[in-house]
Amino acid sequence: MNPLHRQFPADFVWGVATSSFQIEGAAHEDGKGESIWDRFCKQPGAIADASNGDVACDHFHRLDSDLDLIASLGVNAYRFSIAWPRVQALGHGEFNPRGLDFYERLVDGLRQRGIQAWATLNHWDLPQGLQDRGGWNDRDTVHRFVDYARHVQARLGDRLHGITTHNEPWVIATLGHDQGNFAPGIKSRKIAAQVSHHLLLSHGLAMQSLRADGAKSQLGIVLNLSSTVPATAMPADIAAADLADSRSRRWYADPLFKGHYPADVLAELGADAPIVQAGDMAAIAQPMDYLGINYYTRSVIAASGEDWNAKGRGLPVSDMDWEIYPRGLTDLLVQMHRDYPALPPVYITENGGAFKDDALAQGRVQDDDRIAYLREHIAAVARAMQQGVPMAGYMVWSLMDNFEWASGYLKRFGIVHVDYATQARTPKASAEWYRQFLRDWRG
Ligand code: PNW
Repeated sequence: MNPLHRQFPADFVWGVATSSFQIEGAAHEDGKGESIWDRFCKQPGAIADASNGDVACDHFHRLDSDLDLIASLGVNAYRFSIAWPRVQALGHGEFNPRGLDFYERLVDGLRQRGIQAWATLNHWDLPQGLQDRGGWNDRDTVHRFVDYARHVQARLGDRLHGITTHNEPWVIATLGHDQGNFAPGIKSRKIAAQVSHHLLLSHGLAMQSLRADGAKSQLGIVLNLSSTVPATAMPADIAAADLADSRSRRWYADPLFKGHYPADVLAELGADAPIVQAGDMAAIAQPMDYLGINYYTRSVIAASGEDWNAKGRGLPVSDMDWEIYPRGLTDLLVQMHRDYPALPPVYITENGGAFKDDALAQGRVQDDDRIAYLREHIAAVARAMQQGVPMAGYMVWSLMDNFEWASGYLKRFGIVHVDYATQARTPKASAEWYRQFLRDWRG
């Protein structure tokens, strides 16, 4: 059998990914404004270990050594995000001239090391100043986002290989505005639906404006998707799984690739369906240069609404209790290609896991679970490619242990261990594995 590394072409993009709020720290430096996650962390009970992002991995102050760390892995791409409140403290009004200095140093440092820069404009840390005006529920935020996107491109666009408008709009809308366990902690199905529309609209309008301004980068969006299957072959479970798939996957992918929302979810929402103005759907359906997909697990749906938890069934799970199911990644990619035949090049922009074996012992982290996870999911990408899916890249979540949102620092996704007391970085066995895999691939 062809070894795994041989199954990927020479121009394949291999990376590691992070996001601003999860690693940077320096929450109040150089004129940075408050983000909705800074605010949310102060809400009692919101974060499992009552922590926040004030220091995180202190990446803001350790940029040069972290760039060397990224380069040492042998990746050819790095996916990061830009904190909007650094660039524009309130999200409206004055731009902060110092705000983009940090990202300019980051982008130039990547360039010097021969690593593609993939910047996400919104990885959830919306300026609190915009939340105070209604946040993503307010249509004006759409236009504020377009201005911010244009400002970033004007300064850095010539050096960004890729620009991603939003990371995981489903998480922002559903976890942030319906379930309320993520910032800004709102619990309203109606608001969540409007937020999802404004996120998609701002994506489309930003792509239009960036192109009109002469974009030199690949432009796209990142969706979190899973392969959704019924718990049994009972018709009720099959119908429930179909609706769940429509809510989480087709609600986003249909507008982007077909220009309309799925009818079943619109019917379910009834009066809670979003207000859509003339021209919105055409703006959302702008052709994209690529689609980013974050994949962690599959989702098994029962009509009873019962939480079909993999753990009680003896199936393998990560430290997040998410089932480890590499086949689901192949299934999902093949399904996306079938549902949307004109799919642009696809990048897995996040894939990885938190694991129990992440403790540092005698200066080492022997994270065999993570090595198996990464190897099997990379193999799943290769199988999708063999079935004709236009795969272009794969990025590990994450470069290093970091602030895992509502789980605080209790869950570790890094291939590099972070000792938060000293900020020491120690590459785990998985980092060594990835480095060797990439060395073999380069040949
Ligand atoms: C993604 N869910 O978040 C994010 O893009 C990362 O910032 C995050 O660290 C990573 O996955 C690991 O969690 C998600 O509950 C968070 O379905 C939650 C869900 C999905 C994605």
